[in-house]
Amino acid sequence: MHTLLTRTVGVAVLAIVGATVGCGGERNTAESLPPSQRGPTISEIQNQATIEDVSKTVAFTVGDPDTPLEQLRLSALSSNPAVVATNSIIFEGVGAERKALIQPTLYAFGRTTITIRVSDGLGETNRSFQFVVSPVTEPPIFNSNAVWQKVEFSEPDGAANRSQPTGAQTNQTSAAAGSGR
Ligand SMILES: [Ca+2]
Repeated sequence: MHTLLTRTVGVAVLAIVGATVGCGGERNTAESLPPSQRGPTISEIQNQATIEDVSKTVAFTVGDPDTPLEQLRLSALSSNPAVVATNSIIFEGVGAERKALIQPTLYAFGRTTITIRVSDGLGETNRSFQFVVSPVTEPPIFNSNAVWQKVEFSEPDGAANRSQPTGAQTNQTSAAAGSGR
């Protein structure tokens, strides 16, 4: 009887010690995680424009009332991958000051809606803006024949309709014949 009581007490003590260790371990794990109960913020971003094949850097700020800013995660989405692919949006910067480097698709132009998301692991906030890529007009320098033909046919016709049609046409015809021979 006496021996049995001693054994029972011993087991009970061991059980209490074990429970305390387990409880303390759980508490430490919980304390290492930030509360993150309030969501992150992101500043407004104006609509952006660039020209074909020219990248654009867009600056913005992020914040969070209860999460270290280094723990915020940024991601992006482009509604029109033909103009800007989602993986062509690269983030730079640390802390509150962030930048998105946006590279349009090669030779592409048009419009897309870009959404930037900031997450603290539990909640997220996003901001959308329009991104317009204008086409580049190729300079006609390399096709010199086409440029000279366009000038000869268009300018004399316009001048002839406004004044002295016969004289203008005669001058132009003789000039063209002279240069041709
Ligand atoms: Ca938070």
